[in-house]
Amino acid sequence: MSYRNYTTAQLQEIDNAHHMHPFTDSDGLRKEGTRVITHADGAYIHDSEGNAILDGMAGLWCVNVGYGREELATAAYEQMQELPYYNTFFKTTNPPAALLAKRIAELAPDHMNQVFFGASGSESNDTAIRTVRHYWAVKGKPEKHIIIARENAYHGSTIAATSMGGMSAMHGQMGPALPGFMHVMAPYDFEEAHEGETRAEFGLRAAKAVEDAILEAGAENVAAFVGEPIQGAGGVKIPPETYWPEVQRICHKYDVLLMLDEVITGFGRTGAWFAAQSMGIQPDTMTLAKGITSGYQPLSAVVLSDEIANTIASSGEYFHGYTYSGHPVACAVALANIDIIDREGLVERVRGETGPALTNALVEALADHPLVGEVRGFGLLAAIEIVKDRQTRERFDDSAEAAVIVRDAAIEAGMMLRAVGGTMILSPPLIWTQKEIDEAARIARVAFDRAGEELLK
Ligand code: PXG
Repeated sequence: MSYRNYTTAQLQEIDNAHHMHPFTDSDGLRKEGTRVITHADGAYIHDSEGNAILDGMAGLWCVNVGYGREELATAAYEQMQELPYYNTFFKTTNPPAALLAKRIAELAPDHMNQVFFGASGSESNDTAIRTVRHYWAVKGKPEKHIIIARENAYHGSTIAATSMGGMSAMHGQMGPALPGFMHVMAPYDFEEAHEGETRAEFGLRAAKAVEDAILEAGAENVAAFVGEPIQGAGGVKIPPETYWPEVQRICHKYDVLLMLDEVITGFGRTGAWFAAQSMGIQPDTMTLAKGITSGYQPLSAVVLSDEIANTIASSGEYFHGYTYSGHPVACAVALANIDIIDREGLVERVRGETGPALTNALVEALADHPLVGEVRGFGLLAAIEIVKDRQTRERFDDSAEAAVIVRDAAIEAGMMLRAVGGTMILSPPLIWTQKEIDEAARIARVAFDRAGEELLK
């Protein structure tokens, strides 16, 4: 293609002049110059300077089956030739959309059998918000509209998803938040547990915050509680085992729906098709995106309980939908992607092999490092806490800057990972084997050693 004729400098200049990037300090980026990613294969991305970089983030938590899957390209190509687009509004469907909805229903918990499609995780969360509120209205309880979410939650960047999310920096940049959302503490024991409190006790205390919020709002006003099974962009916060069952019990007690945002945790990342299954909980809605197509096409879904789907079905037209709801190409790619995950046993591998192996390798490489306060993992999600003092867990004054130093050192040493506040994150493709895991642990150690030279001098 003709863009191959451009030099890196030319592309950077054009990008600087015209391309506004998401979640980016644009002036800073322009000074630094953006990295041009040109191609990728398997577990590696390649930039225009000829560097091969091990992708510890699966793109943005999404390329579950790794890069360069011809099968997915073929699925898209064939579907584009056969039917590139048609809507699903006017009493029409298309084969990939119908078959994908069935496939997802089969993989989801038994009581969830209806799927509503969108094009992004943010959209799917907007759909979930509207849908639970509409559900309660149809049930004759329109006052049940408040959704309780958590601090530091990331549910997307639309106004509704930002209002539901718990990122204070984002709240500062949207004018007034939408009404009807409350935020409670996240189950983040590394920073929030009291002295002497066990993890199990902390999990119950964090769940109690949900109950307190329900009582504060009045259960008759609360539609749902929403959470990522493991907070992703908030810093791979893995709740204690006591947390989710207790949250579920509280939701039942007060007739409050449980909405899970499985945009990151879906499609094998936690060692089950969905984290609801890993954690033994029964949600009423599940939002999915990212791994649904391994990022090869934009697609998202909301999976609904039979109770919600049937209630809404019984109430006439639901005025909600997107041009790309049930997009045939995206759905065809998703079906082929799910086939790969299934055929290659990636879910089982994450659960029994690669998940535990990644955590073990990082613990072995880093647990004794002077900058490391904790290494934790669940499935193929891992986090490393950066501290100034291992004993007291004191953070650096600018802990986010410390994490950026580690991240840049890792990229320099050949691995892409993510810095969130004072935490380093890994969320690799599910195709990683012991070889990539060992390589990741080795590079992480190099990066922490280099950062240590700068931060601990
Ligand atoms: N829910 C969760 C749990 C997510 O992680 C979304 C919803 C929104 O999805 P869309 O497709 O609208 O982006 C996400 C997205 C980061 C980062 O910095 C994470 C996401 C997006 C952008 C950046 O880790 N997650």
